[in-house]
Amino acid sequence: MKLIFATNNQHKIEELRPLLSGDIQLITLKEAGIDTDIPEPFDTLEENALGKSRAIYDMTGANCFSEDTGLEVEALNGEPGVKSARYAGESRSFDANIEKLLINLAGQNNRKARFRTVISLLIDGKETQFEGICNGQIIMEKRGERGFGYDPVFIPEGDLRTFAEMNLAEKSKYSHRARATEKLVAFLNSYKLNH
Ligand code: ITT
Repeated sequence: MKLIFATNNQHKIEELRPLLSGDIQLITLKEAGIDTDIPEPFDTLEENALGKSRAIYDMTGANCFSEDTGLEVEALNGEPGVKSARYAGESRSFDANIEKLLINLAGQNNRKARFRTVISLLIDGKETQFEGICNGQIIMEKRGERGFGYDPVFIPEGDLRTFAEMNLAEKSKYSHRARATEKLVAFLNSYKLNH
């Protein structure tokens, strides 16, 4: 089965590809010849995820999926949440976003946070969503060079390393994205059996 992954984020593609079984062929927007900035205008991950997959489905008529992810920090009432990419402004700078996060958490003992991913799958125009959550905490200073986004300041529950100190397989043992993708793969496997 061929599926277009409606994302312009290369890191997401790298993380997701090894998690899909061999009979699910992931096609990137680039491979599909699509060069477009997909807007995310809504207030929830669920609506943005559907907006992205719907935009690509309407453009191509092909089965596709997208995902929207947010970092939800307890002491900041769930912020940056749906605004995670643009937390420190339109430049979407990972460094500036982390800096703003650490400043907003200065002096705060409650460092609990979670990543939440919502995948929106469109098959023959019909949507199904899958959620993945990873609980953890925000540390005081950046650690590690791998990954992207907030990875250098996030330690998942059950480990002592930040996501940026892990390789792809290690991050996927815990990650929100891997958990949502497992559900997607299980759904696609049973979908194939029934169609
Ligand atoms: P697409 O919409 O093209 O898929 P995006 O980068 O805009 O890509 P999101 O809106 O889903 O993706 O992501 C919001 C931000 O959340 C992203 O820019 C990162 O800063 C952060 N983020 C998402 N997943 C992350 C992860 O696994 N680790 C660390 N930060 C992450």
